[in-house]
Amino acid sequence: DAETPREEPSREVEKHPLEASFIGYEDPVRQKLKLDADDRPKISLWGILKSMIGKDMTKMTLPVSFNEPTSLLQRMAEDMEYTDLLDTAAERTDSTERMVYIAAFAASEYASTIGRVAKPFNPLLGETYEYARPDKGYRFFVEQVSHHPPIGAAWADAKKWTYYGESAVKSKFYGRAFDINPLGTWFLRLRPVTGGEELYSWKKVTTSVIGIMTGSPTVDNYGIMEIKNWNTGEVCSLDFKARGWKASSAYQTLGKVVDANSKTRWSMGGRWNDKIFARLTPGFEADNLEAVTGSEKAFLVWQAHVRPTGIPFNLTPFGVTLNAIPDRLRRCLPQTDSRLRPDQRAMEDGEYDLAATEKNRLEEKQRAKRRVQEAEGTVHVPRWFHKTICETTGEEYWSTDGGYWRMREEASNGGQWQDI
Ligand code: CLR
Repeated sequence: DAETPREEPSREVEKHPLEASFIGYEDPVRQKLKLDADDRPKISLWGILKSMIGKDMTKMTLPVSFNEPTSLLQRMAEDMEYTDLLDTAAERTDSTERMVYIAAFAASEYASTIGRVAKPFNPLLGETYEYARPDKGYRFFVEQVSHHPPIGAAWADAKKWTYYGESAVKSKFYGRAFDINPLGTWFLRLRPVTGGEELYSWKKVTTSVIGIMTGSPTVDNYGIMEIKNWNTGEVCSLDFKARGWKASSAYQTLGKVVDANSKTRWSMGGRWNDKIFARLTPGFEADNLEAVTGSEKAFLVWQAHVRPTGIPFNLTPFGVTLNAIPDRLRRCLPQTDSRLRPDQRAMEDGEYDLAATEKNRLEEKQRAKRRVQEAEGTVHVPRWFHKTICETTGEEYWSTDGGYWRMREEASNGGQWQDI
């Protein structure tokens, strides 16, 4: 309700202005990689994985040709591709309509998973990644805060919203499928035109690599996503259907927005790789996809960006921008930024052998550091994030006081990154 005390996150943008973070991002975004096509050796996934049934991702050592030239920190930044939905949500005066756009945002990130049966680089402990878009008015930042289990804490701010959460996943290879189950809660603080601030939260659905045994591995996403507006009590639930035998059932998602009195207000649905529609349905809900998308009363909420040809590793155009390192940006970055990883850079340039040796070298170095810490009895303390409890939901989350961007501003003005 309106009485909820304003918590730390909302003050962050005031504490450190967004504009100062855009230094280094003056160049237009990258549109191509050096390579036009990746000529990774085609090795059967099943051939490699069959001895690993029952294992989780952290216990699998795979040849580097199963990687893609992004880090898991950068994959988290891919959530930012469709933030215009959040900007639109903030402009809406009706809270159920805001929910429609926010739910579409939560679903939109899955579009980038199509065709990406590849392992992102595992972030090293303390690795960071920043990404800012002056043209879109946001900045994003993530730090690998834990190695066992691997956890990245992410934080994004724009004038109208703050989005944050963690990447912890539970993964398991079942033989038939390889499931990746996100554990963390994601939070959105929206500052709508009507004034005040609203808190939304949700959990991500399960990502699954299917078709491994049959030799046509494909990424699917399934499960029920429940997005809650903690100020109004409105909830949107979206059911991502597991891909069945029929091709027509692939990518389907169907759901509804329900108000605090359990009355349905909107039906929503579509395909998460393509388009999502919403239809005003006061008092009843559309129980099949055709009833939502086929109605002239439905409107298009979101549409996936086209994937041009000539981009290797099946990256999206947005994905291509992530590892770019123009000179003006390079001088602003701390040593810990993912863009400076030589193994990932080599992979991006198609130098797979170099990528493999560099990856081993970095991982060995990390193991050695861990052994020293264990011998000394010290533990790693995250540099930019600390764990707190959300007063509203009662859940734990990683909070930051904007210290990263403040120090970055000094560094971009000729100062130094300290203690990095
Ligand atoms: C999906 C969107 C979520 C964040 C997220 C976390 C883990 C990612 C997953 C996304 C996409 C699929 C993913 C997974 C880790 C490993 C898995 C990249 C980005 C790949 C497809 C596994 C490939 C495994 C083989 C090559 C063995 O918000």
